[in-house]
Amino acid sequence: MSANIAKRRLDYQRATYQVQQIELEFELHPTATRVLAVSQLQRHVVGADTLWLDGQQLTLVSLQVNGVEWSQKTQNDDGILLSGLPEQFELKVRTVLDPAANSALEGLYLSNGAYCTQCEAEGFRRITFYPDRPDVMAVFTTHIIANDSIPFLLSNGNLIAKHQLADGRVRVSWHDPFPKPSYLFALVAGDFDELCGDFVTQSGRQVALKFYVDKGQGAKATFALEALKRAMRFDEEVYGLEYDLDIYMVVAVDFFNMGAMENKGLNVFNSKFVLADAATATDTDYFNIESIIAHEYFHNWTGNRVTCRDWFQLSLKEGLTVFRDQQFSAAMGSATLCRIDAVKTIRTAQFAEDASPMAHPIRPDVVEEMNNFYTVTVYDKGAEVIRMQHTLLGAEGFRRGMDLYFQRHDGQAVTCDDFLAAMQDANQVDLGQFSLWYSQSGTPELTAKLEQTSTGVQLHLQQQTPATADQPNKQPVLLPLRYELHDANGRIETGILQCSGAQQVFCFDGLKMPVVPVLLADFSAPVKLNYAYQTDELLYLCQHAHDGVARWDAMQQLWSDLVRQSVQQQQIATIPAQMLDVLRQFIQQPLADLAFTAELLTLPGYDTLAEQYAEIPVEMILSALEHYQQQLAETFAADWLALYQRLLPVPYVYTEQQVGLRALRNTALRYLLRCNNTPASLWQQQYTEADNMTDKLAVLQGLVRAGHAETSRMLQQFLQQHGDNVQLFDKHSALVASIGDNSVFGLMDMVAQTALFDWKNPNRVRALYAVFGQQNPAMFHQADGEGYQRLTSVIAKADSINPQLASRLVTPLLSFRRFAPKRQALMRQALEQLSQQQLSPDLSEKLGKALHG
Ligand code: B3K
Ligand code: ZN
Repeated sequence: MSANIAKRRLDYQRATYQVQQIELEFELHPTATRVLAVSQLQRHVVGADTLWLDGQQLTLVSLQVNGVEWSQKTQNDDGILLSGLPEQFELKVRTVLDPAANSALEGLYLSNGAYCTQCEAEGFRRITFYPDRPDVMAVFTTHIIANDSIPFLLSNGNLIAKHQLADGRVRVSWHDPFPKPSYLFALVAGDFDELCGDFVTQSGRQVALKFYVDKGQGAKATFALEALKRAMRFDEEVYGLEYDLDIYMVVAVDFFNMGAMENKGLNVFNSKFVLADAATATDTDYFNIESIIAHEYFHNWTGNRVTCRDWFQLSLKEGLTVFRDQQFSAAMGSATLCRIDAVKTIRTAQFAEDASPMAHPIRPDVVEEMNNFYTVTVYDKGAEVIRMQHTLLGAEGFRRGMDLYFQRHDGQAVTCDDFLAAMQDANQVDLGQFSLWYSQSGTPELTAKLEQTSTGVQLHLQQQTPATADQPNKQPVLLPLRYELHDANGRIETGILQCSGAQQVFCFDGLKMPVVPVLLADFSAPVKLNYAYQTDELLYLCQHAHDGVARWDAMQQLWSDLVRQSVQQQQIATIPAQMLDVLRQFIQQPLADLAFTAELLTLPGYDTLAEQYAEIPVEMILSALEHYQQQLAETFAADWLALYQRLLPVPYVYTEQQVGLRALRNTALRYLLRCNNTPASLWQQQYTEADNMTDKLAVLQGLVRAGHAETSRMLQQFLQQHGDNVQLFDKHSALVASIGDNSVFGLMDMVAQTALFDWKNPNRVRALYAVFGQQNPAMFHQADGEGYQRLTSVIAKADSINPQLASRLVTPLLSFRRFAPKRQALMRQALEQLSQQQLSPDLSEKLGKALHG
């Protein structure tokens, strides 16, 4: 393994020089693009005369300071150190790049023949030698020279010039007036369909909106365009934030490492988060598109106008922007459903990360490869930390803090502490203890007890955070506990407590035991809660709690308790009769929110349950889940059928009401597919008559999950009908990767051999292998270790092509210490084999921590 260099948050030093302006000129060529970068620099640290320029995998042609080829320099694989520099100077660097050979998809690369860039976090150093760090903010002007066969030549900011050159090529120029770090630079050049719209800001400024997608797909960007307008309006209404350039462009490309990228004025998106129509996208796809479009748009203020001082501060922009996109999604649809989704993410992936060798605070202290820290902790736990501030300060207090944050820091690169200081100063509160959420990793555990006293009821709380791989000692954090207390006299008291001590007691006068408590209403803090609920208390809460999340949570808890009993007794525990009664009632009389009812009728997933055990009892969780789903299917067969037949399909439109209808109807279908006497005509009819992908896919998913005999025939038919569309090809791959029996290995091999599969395209690889590793626990954890071997050989192959992709695929293997000895040994062995190869810094960091940390 190569030795990575760990960087530490506390070692931050100011840049010795600031770049005022940079003028870039690209002469595009697939294998030899020439880049000229001319920057104006100004000394920033008194007495300094050296400057570090980051640069990787570049061919340097020349480097001049004030017009003179600079000899006072030392170069290594990561960049160049210049010395003997004057106070002010012009730096002129010429480099040559090979976009066609760039399969890492960082820097300038080709996606289906179109040039595009990805510079966050550290990709700009693959374009030119530059101080590639977010606290160096410059005004960018970009010139792009290309053959006139490429109709769209795009970069950040406003188009300022377009010339025909004597040699027949075209030269276009873009200027972005807002100083920005290099990670927000973008260039796109290609032939696309262009979809145009416009938006008038609240102060009356006209903004041109433009979407660029693969030829022939223009109509499929309509939903994303409308979503963008809704997001723009939302940010004005809720935060008073307006868009600031004359043009906002979104480009969709199929080769992309993540969801999307918020480059100033020129977002680049993974095409699966832009393109949608009823025939190819599901309700979930529509939801994700709206949320990611909003996320990238919201970054224009939280990320671009105010950016991060260094990458340790990533959650400054990501946690905040995820919180903002969650607020937006909640306002566009069912707030409870959005919250349930977010809670699932925390309880599965985030709790797992905190319990893994990769545990880190939302503001990490030590980083080897920055790309490894775009994590569910930085993003989603980061959003929870912002949400807690919103809860503690109230909506108005939070807005005051945001206003002060922009007033103080617009145009700056700042830290998480600056954000907290704005919240604190605007509200005259002390967030000192709260700030531990930024520095401490791990999942706090709250234990609660209620006691009757002479005057009322006491709530005893204990808080404790177990040690994590990165930090042995933990302190109590401040958290808001939103509660509902339902007492013996029918009195209901609600409020928010501030928990801050290792042990605390709160008194509620006038209440009478027995009291049924809701203790984390709306999941008011990202913690684990222990309270010794009785079954009848949980059954009461899932019907009567005021908070929707608490009702869902109570039902989840009932299932978790049953699985836990099964694990303890080593045999499947019986579902209590009253619980079946309550479930029957939800099926027979669905609540007005149909999607919510669907959630109440769905068991917790394997991942949620697994996180509740120190040593994960894989087989028992899986067989309990299987058993209970089968039992619900059979016990309520007639009720499922009646429900299914009552919820008649309607012509497809993506609305909250329709999404709910489809969700509940397809929940019923899922159970029906497990019943022997369900006629094949029922699901066949849905499959052939559905006018939308949500309902078609629901049939296939239901068949896969039920292990139905018709599964493979139907998957083949789907591939034949739709396999020429990449979005649908990926859906097929994901279905194949979820097959719960041994045939999955051969079938995955077949998918990998089809013409459309491409090892260089992360969407293709993830749809097959990330789904296998992360959503098929039965086969991934197959006792003989076949699943581990398969995944590691895929990772080895992917790593030589695209390190970021490989590094994400390895996640499920890192937690090998959580499994019983035999399985643990097989997982470790797979990782050790992998670590014997030449690995990227990305994988080395993770394997190093997992194996030797
Ligand atoms: N900021 C980008 C993520 C970049 C990841 C680099 N490895 C997308 C987002 O969070 O909006
Ligand atoms: Zn983001």
